[in-house]
Amino acid sequence: MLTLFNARHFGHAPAFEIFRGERVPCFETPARAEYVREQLAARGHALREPHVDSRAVLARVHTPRYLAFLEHAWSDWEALDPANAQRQPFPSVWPVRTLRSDREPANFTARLGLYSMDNGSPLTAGSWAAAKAGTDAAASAAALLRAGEGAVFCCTRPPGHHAGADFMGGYCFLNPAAVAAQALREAGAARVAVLDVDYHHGNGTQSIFYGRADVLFVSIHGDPRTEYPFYLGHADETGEGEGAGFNLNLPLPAGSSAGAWFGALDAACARIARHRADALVVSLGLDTFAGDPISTFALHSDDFSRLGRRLRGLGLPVVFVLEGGYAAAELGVNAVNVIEGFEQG
Ligand code: Q9C
Ligand code: ZN
Repeated sequence: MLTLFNARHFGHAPAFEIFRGERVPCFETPARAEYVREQLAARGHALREPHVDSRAVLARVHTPRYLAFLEHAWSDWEALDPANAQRQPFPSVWPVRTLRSDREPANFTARLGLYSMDNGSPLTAGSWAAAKAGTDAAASAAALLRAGEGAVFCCTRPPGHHAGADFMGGYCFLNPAAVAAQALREAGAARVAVLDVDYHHGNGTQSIFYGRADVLFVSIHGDPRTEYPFYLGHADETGEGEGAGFNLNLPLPAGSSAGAWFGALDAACARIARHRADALVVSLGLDTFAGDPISTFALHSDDFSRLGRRLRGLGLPVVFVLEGGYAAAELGVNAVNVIEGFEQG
């Protein structure tokens, strides 16, 4: 499968994150994309660089003030104190209920909190460039589909599905899956479906399209009563306004088996077929793997081939976007299993 590789991903390499109150090495590492790249090369898949600048479509997915903040966040941080070059900024204050989010503060940490859903997206000097190259890959994939390509895989990081119109979170800064869906619409697809198979609910993507009937969002994920992102992803979230009926959440209890997961996939595929979409975007998180260190589903490597075959059965052109998956050494095999399962139908 034609793969767009985000070569800028390497510049986003945070040293640590906060996990259970302690500094730990990041789960979301550059090695993840390198394992996928190695496995793609070993199994004969061509890699290309993204060729489309996503700037225009990006501004229809994210808000201008969030994009302006993110693009300049690192230089603003460094300007506060030269020693900040060696430090990672984390938010520590957020405009929750009763506090105002319409006025952007001047203070850096206050702005960082305004544009963050959690403290789970460590920012580095290369974060903007890496995230922007990821949305460039997504826009490029949409252009390739319009030119007749049957499927394109975006091998990129950081992931994106927790990033909303104006916030980062859960290792995500910009949302390539949302950019792919929006770019497909602008390239002439009347209806697009987004299927999110990451272990975690794609709250950012859901919220971006929640009021729209042209982009159906379907997600299979750990039940938010116990699993991140906790505050979105319930089955009763079905869309609003014109988007009513165009959002489908299929939460599964933590610890669910592969059998239960594929049952949910059948329901997801049935809803996507009913949408009569012209194209599909798959948020391909691989943290449903049994060996994932921060998730609790139980898919094995051959189950990812089965996932690919099932998606091919929809008969749609597909943009695959890499999302989560933290068993890094197995990530390549699992990702390429999806791709080859799809190709082999
Ligand atoms: N720092 C994705 O899979 N919790 N994101 C981790 C807290 C957040 C996962 C521990 C998990 C986010 C794209
Ligand atoms: Zn995830």
